[in-house]
Amino acid sequence: MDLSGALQRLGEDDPNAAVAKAKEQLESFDSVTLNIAVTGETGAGKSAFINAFRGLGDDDDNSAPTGITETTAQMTMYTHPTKSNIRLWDLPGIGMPKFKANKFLKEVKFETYDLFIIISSERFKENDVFLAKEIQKKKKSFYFVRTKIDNDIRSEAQKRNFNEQQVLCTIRENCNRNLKEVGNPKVFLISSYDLGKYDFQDLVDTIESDLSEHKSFALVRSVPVYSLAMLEKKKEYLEKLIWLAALASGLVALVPHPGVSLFIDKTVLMNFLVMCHCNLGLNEKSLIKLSERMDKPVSQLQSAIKYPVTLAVVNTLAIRPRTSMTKPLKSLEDLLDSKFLVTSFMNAAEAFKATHTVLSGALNDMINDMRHVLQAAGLDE
Ligand SMILES: Nc1nc2c(ncn2[C@@H]2O[C@H](COP(=O)(O)OP(=O)(O)OP(=O)(O)O)[C@@H](O)[C@H]2O)c(=O)[nH]1
Ligand SMILES: [Mg+2]
Repeated sequence: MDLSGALQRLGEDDPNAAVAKAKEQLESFDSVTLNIAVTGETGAGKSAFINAFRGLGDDDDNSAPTGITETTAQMTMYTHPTKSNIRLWDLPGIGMPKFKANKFLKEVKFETYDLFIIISSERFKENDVFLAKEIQKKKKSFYFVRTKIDNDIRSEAQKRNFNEQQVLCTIRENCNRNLKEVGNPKVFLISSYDLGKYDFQDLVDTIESDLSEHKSFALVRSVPVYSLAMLEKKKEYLEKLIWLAALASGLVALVPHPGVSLFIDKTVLMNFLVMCHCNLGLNEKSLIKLSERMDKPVSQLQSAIKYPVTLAVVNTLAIRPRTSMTKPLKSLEDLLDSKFLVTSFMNAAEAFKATHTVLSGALNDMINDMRHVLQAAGLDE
C-alpha cells in the first residue's frame, strides 16, 4: 500500500491528521478486551486448557492449578501473560456439589463473557446441555470442546487395525449424540498438551469468524504458535497492521527539506516490532516454553533463528538506528536501547514507503525465523 492508499483508507487528506488517526486505531486494536469463560465438570480439563491457551505449562507461576482431585471450586480469572485485557475465566462446572445449577445461573454474569467454552473429557452430559441452552437464551456463543484426545489415541493405538481418523470420528459421533437438543453443534477435539494437533486450529478459526474484527485480533494474538497453520494465521493479522504502524510512526508528518537528516523517536516502530516478535513466540520466554513442551533444548530452537529482528531493521533502506554509528547492534535489546533513529527522505510518500518496507521486511524475517523454530521443535507437519 502507498501513502495515498493509506490516507484514503483512513478518510484523511492531511498526513498529520492521518498519523493521529492511525495511532488511535493501533491503540484500539491493542486495548480491546476479550473474556472467555471455560466451564465443564470437575476434572474435565478446564484448567489445563486455560494454561495451554495462555502458552503456559501446568506448573508455571500464575498458571491455573490442575490435578486429579477437584481443584477449582470457584470462579477464577486468569489474564494472558502478555496481554492483561485478554482474560480466561475458570468456571467450575454446574455438576459440582458446591455449585448447583441455580447458584451457577445466579452467580455467572453472562454479560461479562464474549464466549463460552464447554469442556468435557468424556461424553457431554445433561448439565452441559442445560448450560448451553442457558447461554443460548442469553444470545451468547458457546463451543463444545472434547479434551484429552491424546489419551484416547494412546489407548486405542494399542489395538489392532488402529486408525486415528476413525477413532476421532467415533468420539465425535459419541459426543454429537448427546447434543442434538442444542442443534447438533460442532464438537472440537483437542489435547491441551498438544495444541498443534487435532481441532485446536479449527476451534480458533471458528471462534474468530464469530467475533468482531478487533476481538478476533485479540483472540489470534493470544494463542501460542504450535503449528505452521497458526503461524500463517498470525502472519495474516500482523500484516494487516503494517500500514497503520507505518503511518502511526509519524515519519510522513515530519519530512524536512530534501536531504536533511531526521532524528525521530522510534517508539511506535519498535513497539510494533516487539509486539510482532512476542506474538509470534520468538521472545525468550516463549522459546523456553516451547522447548519444555517439545522436550528439545532451547539452544536448538534459538539456533534456528537466522535473522534477528535488528538485522532486518538495520539493513533495510533508509532507517538506521543512531547507535549504529558508535557500536554494533547485536540484539533487539540493543536497538531498543537507543531512543532515536536517524533517517532522511525526499517526501512523505517516500517516508511512508520506506517505513512500510522496513516493517514488512522485519515481519517477514521474523515469520521465517518462527517457521525454522517450529521445524527445529518438530512441529512443521
Ligand atoms: N493427557 C491429557 N491430560 C489432560 C488434558 N487436560 C487435562 N488433563 C489432565 O486431567 C486432569 C484434570 O485436569 P484439570 O485441568 O485440573 O481439570 P479441571 O476441569 O480444571 O478440574 P477441576 O478444577 O477439579 O474442576 C489433570 O491431571 C490434567 O493433567 C489433556 O488434554 N490431555
Ligand atoms: Mg481446574
